Amino acid sequence: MSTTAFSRNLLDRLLKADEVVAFTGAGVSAESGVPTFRGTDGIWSKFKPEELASMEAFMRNPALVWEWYAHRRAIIGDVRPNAGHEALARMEPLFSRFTVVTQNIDNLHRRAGSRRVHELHGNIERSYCMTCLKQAPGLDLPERGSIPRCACGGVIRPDVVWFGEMLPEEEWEASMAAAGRADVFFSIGTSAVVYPAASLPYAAKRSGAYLVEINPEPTPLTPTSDEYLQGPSGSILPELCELLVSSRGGKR
Ligand code: BJW
Ligand code: ZN
Repeated sequence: MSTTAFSRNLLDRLLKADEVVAFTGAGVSAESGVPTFRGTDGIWSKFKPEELASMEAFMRNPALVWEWYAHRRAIIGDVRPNAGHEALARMEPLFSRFTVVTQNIDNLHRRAGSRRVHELHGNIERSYCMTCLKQAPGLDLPERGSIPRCACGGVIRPDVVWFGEMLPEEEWEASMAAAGRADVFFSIGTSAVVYPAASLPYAAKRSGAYLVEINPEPTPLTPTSDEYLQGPSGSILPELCELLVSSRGGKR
């Protein structure tokens, strides 16, 4: 049973839309059991970001940072995509182009079946050598207290984007382009405070997109959003997807 009141305007915009972007953050994976970063139960309530998610932190204590990523990889390996990820995957074929732009490193959008996914902050399943820059596929996670090394002798690091680091250029360019073309742009489960990713919804709106935010809590983006759907994405997205499928009928 649907509990969210979707506006006629949102439905009309979606029915007319060619291109839709879903920009996601840690909140979409919360209902799978992956901890978010900010907020009372978030990762940053126990650890300081600069102590774990920066090159300085890694250089200071690579074994500790690897231990943290090994712990998170174990959590992510044990969870499944939730109804929110699945609804986004079901929405993809309903539009000419539907792009997921995610800040998450957990791979859950792809595991749910989304195909056009841009990962802005990397992927926890990948690692690379800091010396020769080669990817280290199938890397066994290091024993507690040790650091994985490449055949060239270099130190291997997780392929994620830490504070002070540039975002992967191709993913960023493609995401900016998609934001610029979007008819409807969703910002889902993100506190919208980490830049440059957080600039995408504003860029989309400036280019004429209808901006919709889905989050149980308001964020700095909320006043700029055309519509704020307050609640968990694992409930709102399946309801929206169902409404869309039943309204489209045999349209596409
Ligand atoms: C639900 C829910 C449910 C709960 N359903 N929703 C001052 C001003 C502006 C910028 C800066 C500044 N000082 C420094 C900067 C730059 C910095 C930055 O933005 N800092 C700000 C935090 C101040 N940015 C960078 O450094 C970036 N690089 C860069 O700028 O390069 C240029 C440069 C080069 C050289 C020198 C300086 C600059 C890189 C940022 C990389 C971010 N990396 C991390 C870690 C990734 C790897 C890992 O996971 O380990 O990315 S940090 C962390 O935050 C992670 C996330 O992707 C990112 C965003 O977090 P997200 O997803 O929004 O999660 P939360 O927890 O914040 O929010 C969850 C939301 O879900 C909440 O709103 C909940 O309400 C909601 N929720 N349950 C729906 N069921
Ligand atoms: Zn190497």
